[in-house]
This record gives sequence, C-alpha cells and structure tokens, in this order.
Amino acid sequence: MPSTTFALDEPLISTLDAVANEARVGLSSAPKTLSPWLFYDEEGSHLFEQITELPEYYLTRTERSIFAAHAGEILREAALGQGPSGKLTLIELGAGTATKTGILLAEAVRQQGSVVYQPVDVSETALAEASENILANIPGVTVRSQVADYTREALPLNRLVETRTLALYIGSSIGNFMPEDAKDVLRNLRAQLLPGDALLLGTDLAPSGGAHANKTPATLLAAYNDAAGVTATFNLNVLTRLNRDLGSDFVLRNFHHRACWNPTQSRIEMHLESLIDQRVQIPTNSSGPAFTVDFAQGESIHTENSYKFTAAAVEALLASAGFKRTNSWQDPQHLFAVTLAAAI
Ligand code: AVJ
Repeated sequence: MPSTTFALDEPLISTLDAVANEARVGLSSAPKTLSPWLFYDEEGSHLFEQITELPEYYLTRTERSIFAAHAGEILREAALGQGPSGKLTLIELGAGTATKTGILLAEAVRQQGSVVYQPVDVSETALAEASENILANIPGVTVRSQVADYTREALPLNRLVETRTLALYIGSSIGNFMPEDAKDVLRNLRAQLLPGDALLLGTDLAPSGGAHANKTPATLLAAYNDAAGVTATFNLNVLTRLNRDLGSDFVLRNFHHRACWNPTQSRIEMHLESLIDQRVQIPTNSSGPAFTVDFAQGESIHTENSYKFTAAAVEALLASAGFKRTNSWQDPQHLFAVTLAAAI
C-alpha cells in the first residue's frame, strides 16, 4: 500500500464522539465556538438544500450558471496535455447530492464518450442519492462513491491507468476553513494528485467595493440572513442537534441567529447570540464528565465562517498548496468564481 493511502481499516472516531468532543472543546473556549460540520445532520442537510433555493442565496444558482455557460471550455482546458488515449476521471470532495456536478459530467461524456466519477462525502445517504440521480439521468457515467471525511483522512483516490484526474471542490466549501486549514485541505488533495492533474475550485467573491459596486456587504448579509428565516433555523438547528445527540438542555427561543460581515478577515460570520443570562447543562458523555456552559446576555457562539475571496487571493491560496491557476470564470455580475488550476 503506498504511504499516501490512509489505512481504511483504522477505525474513525464515531460521529457521536466527535460531536461530544466538539461541544466540550468549543463551548468551554472563549469566545465560544462550534464547528460548521455540526450543521449537517439530516434536518440540517435538508435546511441547507432549502437555503440553496432562496432568492437571497445567490451562490448555488450562480455557480450552476457558470458551469452551464462554460462547461465545454472548462473540461477541454482541464484535459489539455493528456496523452492521446487518456480521459479525465472526475473526483469530487464533499459531493453531497452532486446536483450541480451533472452539468460537468454530461459535458465530459459529450467530449470523451464516457467518464468515471468518484464522489467523496461523509454522508452515505447523500452519496446514494447522488449516484441514483446521475445513473438515471446521464448515461455514460460510471459512479464509484466513497464515504470519507476528506478533512481528516487522505483521499481514497482510485487512479485508473491512462487517465488524468480532475478534482472538483465546488460550492464555496473551501470558504468554511480558516486560511491555514484551507491550505492544508488543498495540500492534502494535491498530495493525492500527479503533476498535470487538475483542480476546479468554486469560491464566493469578496464585495467589489466602490460607489457603484454590484456586490456589497449588504448582498452578503442578505444571503446569510434571509427574509424567510431559513438560515436562522439552519443555525439554531445545531442546538437541537446537541440536545438530541448529547442530551443537553439548550432552549432555542433563548438564542438568536446573527450574521455579520468581517471586512478585516473577508468573511461572513454566523453566531448564535444569547438573549438572556443563562446556564446550559451538558450531561456526561464519551468525551468526559458533565459540564455547564454559562452565557451572559449578548454573548454568542460563533458557529461558522464563510470566507469571500478576491481573484488574487484564490490564486495565492492555490499556489501555496502546489497548484497553478490556469483559467477562471465568473458570472456577469462577478458574484462567484470558478477557477481551474493544474497540479505542479
Ligand atoms: C456550504 C459552506 C458553502 O458558507 O455559504 C449557507 C453554508 N451557511 N448559509 C456557505 C451556509 C449559511 C455554505 N457552504
């Protein structure tokens, strides 16, 4: 077994242990934090799907429109330099239900007759839905899904002979990571690729600035604080999850969803703000003894960062992880960017 391959027989800590650990560490630190992966229980995943359809949440539909407008060019450029018999194999990090990927897969089939698609995700049910949809709708695709946490394990990449890999890391998922961690995620991916393989990275763009800017902090704030309150429900659902998984006693009406733009860090932050002075109990669990969490009125739990990038920041991030930007595409309003890079 090559040394870059993660030993898949090594047991991963169970999800419940990981939840217990996150809660203990995050809620006893100052300021209090919880990791965004905690959002995605069954209800949270469903709420996120709803978010992607909100009028204010432009990210998903904008990235899809970029794929629809440029899929041919994206795949042709990703395939440049390959040997005559080589085809692109597509892998996708955090594929989820892979709803946007279909556009790229259909184009890959058009260009090369068939394609192998390897979606990687922590959710087995999301992967099952993804392959069902793709197999039913796009003939010519062979799906090989892998359940894995790409943030903690090396990617279980099955390289086929005579192919090049195009890794997809789309949906602005990279935006959830602190800059240092984002670099590590991409380096970890790079370590699984060969020179000449490609990466397609989807990033949300920073506000453009200027008096006539079409993307302002207000555009971002609306996307993370929608009028229908779906994002608020999504944020608060993390407390419901802790109550269910850990037996804690968070009272949801005592907290409120707050999104803010942090211009220094170029990120949207989501917080759950305590509306009163209160104490929450978390019973003993796999990560240690019972503990209490005290909140002062106005104190918050920082639940998510969503980084917004300039084109230059994307290029620098890619370079720091061993990739060289080859091309990029934006929607006409410059809301979102899709960047193609070569492993060097
Ligand atoms: C899934 C990380 C891309 O940051 O926009 C949506 C998650 N949070 N609304 C994002 C999210 C609040 C989303 N990502």
